Amino acid sequence: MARDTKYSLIGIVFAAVLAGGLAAGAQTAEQAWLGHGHFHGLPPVPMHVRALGHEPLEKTAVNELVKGIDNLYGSSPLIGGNSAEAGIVVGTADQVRAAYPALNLPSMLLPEAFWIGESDSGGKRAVVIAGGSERGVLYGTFALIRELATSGWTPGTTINESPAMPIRWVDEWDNPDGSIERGYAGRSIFFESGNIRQDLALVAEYARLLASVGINGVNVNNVNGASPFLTPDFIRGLKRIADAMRPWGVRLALSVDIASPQKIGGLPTFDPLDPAVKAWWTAKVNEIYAQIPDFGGFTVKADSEGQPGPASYGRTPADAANLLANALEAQGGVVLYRAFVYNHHADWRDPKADRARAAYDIFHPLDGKFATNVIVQTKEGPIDFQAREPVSPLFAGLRQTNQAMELEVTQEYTGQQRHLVYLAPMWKQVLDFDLRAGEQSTPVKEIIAGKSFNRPLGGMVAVAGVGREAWLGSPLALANLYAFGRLAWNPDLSPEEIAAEWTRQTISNDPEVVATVTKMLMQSWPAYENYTGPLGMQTLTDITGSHYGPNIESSENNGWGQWHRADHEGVGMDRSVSTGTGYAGQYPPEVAKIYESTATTPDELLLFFHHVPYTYRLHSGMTVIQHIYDSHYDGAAQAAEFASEWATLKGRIDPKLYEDVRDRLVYQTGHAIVWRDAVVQYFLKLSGIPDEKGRAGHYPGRLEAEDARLTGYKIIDVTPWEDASGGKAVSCGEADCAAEWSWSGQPGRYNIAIQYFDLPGGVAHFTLKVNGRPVDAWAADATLPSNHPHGDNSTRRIIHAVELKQGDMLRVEGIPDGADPAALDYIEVSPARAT
Ligand code: GCW
Repeated sequence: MARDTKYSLIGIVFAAVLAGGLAAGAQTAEQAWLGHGHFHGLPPVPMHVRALGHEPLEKTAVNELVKGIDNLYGSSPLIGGNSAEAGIVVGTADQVRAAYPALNLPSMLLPEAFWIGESDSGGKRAVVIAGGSERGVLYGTFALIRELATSGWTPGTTINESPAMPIRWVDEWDNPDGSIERGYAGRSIFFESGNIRQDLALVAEYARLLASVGINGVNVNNVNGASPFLTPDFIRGLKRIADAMRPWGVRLALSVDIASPQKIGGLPTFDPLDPAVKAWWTAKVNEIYAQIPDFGGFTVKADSEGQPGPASYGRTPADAANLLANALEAQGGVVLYRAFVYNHHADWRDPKADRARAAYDIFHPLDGKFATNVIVQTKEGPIDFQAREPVSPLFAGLRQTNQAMELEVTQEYTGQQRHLVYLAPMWKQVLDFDLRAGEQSTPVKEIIAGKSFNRPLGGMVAVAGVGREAWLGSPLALANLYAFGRLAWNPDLSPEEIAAEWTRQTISNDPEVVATVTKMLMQSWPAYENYTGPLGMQTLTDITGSHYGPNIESSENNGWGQWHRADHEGVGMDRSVSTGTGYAGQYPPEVAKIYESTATTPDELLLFFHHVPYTYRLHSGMTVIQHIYDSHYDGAAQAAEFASEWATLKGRIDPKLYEDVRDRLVYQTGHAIVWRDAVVQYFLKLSGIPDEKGRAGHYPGRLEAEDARLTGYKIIDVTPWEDASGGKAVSCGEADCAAEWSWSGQPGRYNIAIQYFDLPGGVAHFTLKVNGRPVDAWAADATLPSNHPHGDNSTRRIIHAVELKQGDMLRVEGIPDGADPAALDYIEVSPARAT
């Protein structure tokens, strides 16, 4: 990839401010980042588009250019024209060479590559987009639109790009009934009630969005329960999805169940070495290609979390992968075989058992045994998309095998789109991590690009989880989808750059807005890590339930293997070679050496690799326990900052967007406190070591519901106990209930926080009264997980600047509804900051 400014021809340097906004109404690609608002400025070149070719992807490119220019400048360009009028020329490199022989194009452009530069043929200036193929033309067109929307076109610029890796796919975990596993944005855009949806307009919009950042494949269905997708009826329906995406060059791929020959094919076996099974897959693949000639291939989850696999027949993942690969090869399809294979019934009493080891233990011995069109797809870390994990050692363990890295755009373990967590900084750390395979520089980004070990295929795959609610449910979460595409195209981009680009295109080009949103995005992952599970403890969330709120012991004493092994003395999992599970030894020697010892393991991963006492001193000089306290207080304070930072954008951005995100950030501020208090009170109790700053276990102004005068409310134990203040709450089994406290502080203005549980299955109502006078009333109408009071649904309502004097009566009234018992944890009264 090269970008240089060689010569200056075209007049106007473009720098403009746009007061943009998200498109209202229907769900479109414009809503995510292709809207661009209006620059209201002068276009940099005459708005005549000269199309040199008429292949489908070239036509799409021209349409996108027209839409993009219209969005940017408020008027459509003229199409057609000749070299004398052209402002923007669009064509393949061959077409451009023929039409502009004097132009100095690169001698070779790969099919997905493009060149954008300038021509002054016959004294007429033009910006020229030349693609290595029609696909390159499309990517080049989107790149020019992005350039115009973010910085404007600088005369003299040439852009010459080609993607770093060939596989740039998203995986959707959509089920035939329209539900989405780990999706947080409503129902499927593809399926409903066991069928393909009639209206596939959203699918086309999605393909536009994906192509605009260079994503070239969508695996449309869940890796779990995939067999229904291979029935003849379904395949005919899938053709319609492939047709809807094809104009943007996005290929359809499918997750398959390796037991399909038995489950839907009527064979007595699915043994990968059985000739009848082979014949079945070949016929099935041919049936698919008859409908979908550019079909991308299969993704496979096998022998994992209850999915059937080759192990049932004593066969290996290579046997299963090659079975499918051989069937696909003649048609140009590939197999993405997931390395997410592990035993979820592991023995937690065995100090040597370690789920982190599984992928390497199973796949490393198979290196070199996979067919050339197989790509082993490995999650970025060895466990499962936690807030922080080390890089999977398998990337260095497969040198004769194509590899792809899998990551999650859908925020399964990182706040489920209710929390602002921009993941690009985390992915970037993984991409840049140098595994030092063979004592050479082998950063993950070069391994998966096929460069380090000279592999023909490789790439990046994101589990996206888009749905019918504004793609990802939450506006700022779309920065993650955007960043994924940009990094898969060019892993050398910086997360800040990407955040700023996305903000400029989506929210506003106002420099202060760009700076504020970029800063918020960049702070969000560290903040989340701080208030959930720092030091490599993993997320500390409810791993046997929602994967959302805190539940620290849910990781322990079960076979799932996400253990952090906290006890009274210390915390962390010993994965060293000398005294632990040996996992650290799966890395190449230089890296293994770093992780082997507590002295060299970086603080942020200490507890992933070592079990240490709470009094152990980190490199930072702080003890582990004090770090746990401090990071949680810091993280919650950082989360509160987001709401204040966002408040500075009022009046500068689209008001609807402003309010939507503001409400989300207020919620996040409250939920970060739930997290903080749960983890802090848990470790305070377990370790018995006080917080040297005196915060843990002391909550000034907090009045517990269980200590109130209760009418109707009954005291309950909350499970897990750390999810409620003091482990207890009150729940209403009557038509209405009340909790009352008399207040004994100094007179003044106070903020009153009410911590309540907003359960699904009903909309409870609450009222706060002071001396019988209603101060605030609200409905508990959010959609949150868990059907009992839990950290998943513990929610904070803040009423600002209430006048109080000694002896005032504070009363919360709760009216349950359906399955929501208006449960209450506490209220907290704190001085209102003078504003
Ligand atoms: O993270 C876990 C998820 C499962 C998922 C699995 C996987 C599709 O909790 O929902 O199943 O990973 O990646 O296969």
